Amino acid sequence: MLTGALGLIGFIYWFFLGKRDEAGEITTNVKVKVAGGYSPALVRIPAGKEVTITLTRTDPTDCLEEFTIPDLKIKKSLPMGEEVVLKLKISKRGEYPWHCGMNMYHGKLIAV
Ligand SMILES: [Cu+2]
Repeated sequence: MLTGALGLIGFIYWFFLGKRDEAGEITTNVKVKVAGGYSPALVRIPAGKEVTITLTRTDPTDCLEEFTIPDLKIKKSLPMGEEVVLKLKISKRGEYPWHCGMNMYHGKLIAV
């Protein structure tokens, strides 16, 4: 009974802190690895500041070559093994999802 309660508390703790960790710190310079998805897939950035995002694709999957953030009208081609630098400034707070060419792998920019 007590074990169960502790387990639940542990789960809640993990769930909320885990979610926060997943989003990471607010950064103006982030490197995203593109391989079987995006790592990190959640990037928190400050609104109104210039931000540098460096994408490196090491996965031969064709559709990962295309990187797009529709709400920002950004579309980039990611050649294998090359760093592609994206500089952007988002003035409006909010969430800006990105995805691959076929919309199967996803990530998100969160401007705070
Ligand atoms: Cu895809």
